[in-house]
Amino acid sequence: MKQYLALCEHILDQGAKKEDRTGTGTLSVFGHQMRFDLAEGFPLMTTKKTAFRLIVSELLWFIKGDTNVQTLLKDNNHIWDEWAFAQWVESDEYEGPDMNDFGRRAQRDPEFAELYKQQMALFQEKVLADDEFAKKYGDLGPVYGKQWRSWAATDGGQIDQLKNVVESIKNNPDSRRHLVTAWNPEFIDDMALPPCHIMFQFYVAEGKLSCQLYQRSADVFLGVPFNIASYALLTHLVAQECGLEPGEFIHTTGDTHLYVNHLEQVQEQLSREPKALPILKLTEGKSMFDMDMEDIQIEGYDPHPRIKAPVAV
Ligand code: UFP
Repeated sequence: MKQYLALCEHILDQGAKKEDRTGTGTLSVFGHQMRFDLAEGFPLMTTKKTAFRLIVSELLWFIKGDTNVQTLLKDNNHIWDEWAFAQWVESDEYEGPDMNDFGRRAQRDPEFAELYKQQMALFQEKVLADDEFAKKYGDLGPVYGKQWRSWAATDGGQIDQLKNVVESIKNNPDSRRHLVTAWNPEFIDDMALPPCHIMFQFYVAEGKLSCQLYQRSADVFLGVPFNIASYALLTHLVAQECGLEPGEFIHTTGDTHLYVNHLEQVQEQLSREPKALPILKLTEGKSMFDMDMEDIQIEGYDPHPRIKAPVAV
């Protein structure tokens, strides 16, 4: 995790001031790589508490090919709520108070924040209670789960990239074509959020499975701790599925940024001493495609406390 702290220092020192889509402003560097040897422990942030449960629930959601937030809400996971909520409040069916630009307005205006909270709670309730409503507004479009498990082929069929890559690792480990891509140009406009983690490649050598991710855009304070843990977990899962030991997770990022309203929080994190990494425990003998939350546990996780920071939307 020293590499992560070094990346924060590097951006603080060298980052270019850059405006961004959210209007927040960032310090940014372009093109960066971190390597995590998974034999050294599971790379979950120890310098701030990171919600492993949410990472597991989201990754299982991708692996099952699911794209509807209803499943995440059942796990009490709210990381994708805003994107689904936006579809509802922009629809003709929505009759509540105006929610235009709700993310920014809720940060600026406490009265509006209260209204937003109420409408969001109502939305969550409806998605959980009403399958028809969930189908209409809970589905995020052809996001990760769809691209990984049922990429639309031009002949009308579907391509299961994840199953195919597992088979190719098992049957032809030396192949240089163990790839899964979520960036499907034809459907980018239909997705609630264009993918950030675009493409990953597996590599087998000396009985170990490594994984490299290319992430086009990386919010280093809030997003990256999640992304590292998520892909480290995926590497462990695919390794177990293929009877290999986990090797390295290599995280390559494009626009690698710190939002300017996270800089105090970053300083707080940099002042903390990293602790021993936790250990991942997976149910043995169970396929990754059948796993549930309880099959994936973390042991010995004793992080410094959580550091709150506003999400740029
Ligand atoms: N972001 C991440 N990791 C993710 C994810 C989003 O860091 O897994 F989904 C951040 C990157 C960026 C913002 O700050 O969210 C996405 O905005 P944009 O599409 O403009 O790059």
